[in-house]
Amino acid sequence: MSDQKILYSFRRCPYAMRARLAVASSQERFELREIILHAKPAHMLEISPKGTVPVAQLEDGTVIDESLDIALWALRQNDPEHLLTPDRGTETEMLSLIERQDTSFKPLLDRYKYHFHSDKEASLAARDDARHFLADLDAQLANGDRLFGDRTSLADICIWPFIRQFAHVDKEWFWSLPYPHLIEWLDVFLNSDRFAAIMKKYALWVPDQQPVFFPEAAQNQ
Ligand SMILES: N[C@@H](CCC(=O)N[C@@H](CS)C(=O)NCC(=O)O)C(=O)O
Repeated sequence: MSDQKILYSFRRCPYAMRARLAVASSQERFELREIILHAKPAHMLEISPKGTVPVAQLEDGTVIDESLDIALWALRQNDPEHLLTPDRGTETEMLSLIERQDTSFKPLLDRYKYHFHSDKEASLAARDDARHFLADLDAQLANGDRLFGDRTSLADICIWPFIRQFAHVDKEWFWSLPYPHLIEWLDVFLNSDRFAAIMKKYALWVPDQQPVFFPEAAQNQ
């Protein structure tokens, strides 16, 4: 139990970015605890023994340790940008695209990224397979500025961090792909205040320190 909601996060983790993007949009205020993966705090492992970030703990002690569940929880409290109700399509359609990213694209991204310098063949084979998802996103983005219409939605904030990570493995290759809509969509994100606001650097959390709040200018406590 705590008088404050807690969010364990790791700045560069795309899942944690997803959670921070949703929390920032919802303006639900959390105590942010920045961690590194090779030194996970005992309290985080106590409340979520599987040891992945992000992990949220609510005031009543409820633990939410899946990034999408944290995003949905925050936006169901407060959704001022209407991320759950896109211009086009439904929440179910957004969740199905996010599931495709999490279950099909993410493993290919991992293989591409982790083998890039050690096993080029495996890396490039994964990159090739991943192109189907990129091509489908590009086609979807030909219909609007964002994945589900012209307004940012849950799908954009949940998928952007992973496409960013994919793009960064070999930037020259990515930015020369014949997917203009996808590239524009990623560029918009990377240059957005939304992205800047979740990428601020925080010192690593240590027990008993003064709490750091996120988002900093949150209205709801
Ligand atoms: N399905 C989880 C996946 C989270 C995840 O895998 N996070 C990575 C960091 S990006 C992690 O914590 N890995 C544990 C480790 O490397 O020790 C979610 O959506 O929250």
